[in-house]
Amino acid sequence: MGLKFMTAEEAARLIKDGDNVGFSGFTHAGCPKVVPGAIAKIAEEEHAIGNPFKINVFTGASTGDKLDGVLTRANAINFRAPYQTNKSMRDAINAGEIKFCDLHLSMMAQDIRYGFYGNIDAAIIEACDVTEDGEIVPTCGVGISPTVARLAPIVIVELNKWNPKELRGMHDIPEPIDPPHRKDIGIYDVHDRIGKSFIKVDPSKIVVVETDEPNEGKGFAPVDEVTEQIGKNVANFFIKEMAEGRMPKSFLPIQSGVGNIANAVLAAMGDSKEIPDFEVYTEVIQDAVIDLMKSGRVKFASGCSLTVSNPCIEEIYNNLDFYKEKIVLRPSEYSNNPEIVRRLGIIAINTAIEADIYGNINSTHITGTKMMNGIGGSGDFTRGAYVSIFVTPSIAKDGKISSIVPMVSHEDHSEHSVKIIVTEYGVADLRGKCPKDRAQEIINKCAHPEYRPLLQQYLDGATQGHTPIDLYNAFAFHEALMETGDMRNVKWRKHN
Ligand code: 0RQ
Repeated sequence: MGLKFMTAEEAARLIKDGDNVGFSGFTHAGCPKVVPGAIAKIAEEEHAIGNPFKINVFTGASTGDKLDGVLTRANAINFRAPYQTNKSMRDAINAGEIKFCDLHLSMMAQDIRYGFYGNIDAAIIEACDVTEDGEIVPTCGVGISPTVARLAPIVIVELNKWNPKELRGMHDIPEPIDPPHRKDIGIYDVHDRIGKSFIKVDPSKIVVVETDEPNEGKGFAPVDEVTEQIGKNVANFFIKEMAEGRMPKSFLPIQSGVGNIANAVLAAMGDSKEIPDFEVYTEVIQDAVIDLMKSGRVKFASGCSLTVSNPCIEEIYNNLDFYKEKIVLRPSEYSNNPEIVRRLGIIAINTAIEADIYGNINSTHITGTKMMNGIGGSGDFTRGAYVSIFVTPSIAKDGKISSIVPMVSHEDHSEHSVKIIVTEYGVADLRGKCPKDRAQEIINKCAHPEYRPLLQQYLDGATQGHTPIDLYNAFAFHEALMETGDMRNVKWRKHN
């Protein structure tokens, strides 16, 4: 018996109002691109005749606009987890129109298996190959696909021929047994493989939709002076660590976050002659990793997705023999697994929205309330890292905002997990320091010179306990921003 083939519209009709739908992919990489649009159309038709139609969307991370954007604009999403980066969706979340659960990415698949979100009604998976006995080969992002494909009674496979079938072999796809029977994860080296190269499901539940859709991979902003300096500061920190014996000379695997700054940090590491060729154990493999692979600086990369620009994915697809030996793509609960992070001694580099003078980090919320993207994998890596680094430009919005504040307006990573903070001005080393010394280090090394005296005033005026906090003025920077549009207009409250 052969596989069932359908049009995107026919497949979309299998999805009902209120369904829990698990989607493949991680960032734009590996996401379905046609069936979500067909579901959005059905939602609009249903809404036009007064019927409800909203689904709950579970993914590995963020997705492309053809998934999150299209479904949001059709008002077709009730609930979303665990991460997003789409402007339409961000606006809808902050307007209270979509219920968003911001989650450590490594936990999404297991939380679904544990039953925390109810049953998965359907999985929609982009693949480069699917066989009659139920082998599904993902494209360039894995995310939570193995779990949702196994649990769902319906698996809609978008067989996208834009991606070569020869990708088979790049993936490593295990799925853990749940507690109390879980065993240790047998990844002792960045390139170890412990699973199959495909997802296997009962073929009778597969529906195939054939597509030929390019990726939604945008390029990165060119490295500017500030991001270049942040990159150099990180590279110089590593050189010093190796020279002083705190980091092995053979180096350690690197995790680097998403976005332009992360891309610039990797480029600076590649440029440094004193940093040896290195390996990457991360969630998103960005353009800089591929560039460094070409030049021989990155020896191997384990990730969950190839989150690269379209010219970069074409370079990979045109030279698959070269890259298949150097890249492995895993499900997010393995690419981001805290057990592996601690074991391999991964160096975690992530970006902060704001950091406070004690070392607490806000990665997610603008002025404490507005969701930006989500915590993503930053927490998966930060907590167990050999050394956890947060990078940020010292100011945002032309200096109206200081990224270093007296107290973060939302906390994602605590002072207990954050070891190093880097801005374009320098490197604050928080290891082995008490809160007061950490505060002085961050003000002196990382804050923008315009904000240093203001932060110093705050610290000097704070009640002296173990952690000197002035509860009257802890949010004075944010108050100035809200009232005048500029944190430099801070007005201190008098203590009575
Ligand atoms: O605004 O877009 O209007 O220019 O925030 O900031 O400096 O360009 O940095 O793109 O790397 O994003 C933390 C959001 C940084 C991201 C965050 C404004 C700033 C700019 C973007 P514009 P930058 P990035 C692996 C790890 C959490 C998830 C994570 C992120 C915009 O890195 O989502 O780490 N991290 N995942 O102007 C107001 C401030 C601001 C501010 C910056 N204090 N107040 N606006 N901005 N600081 C990846 C995955 O999980 C898949």
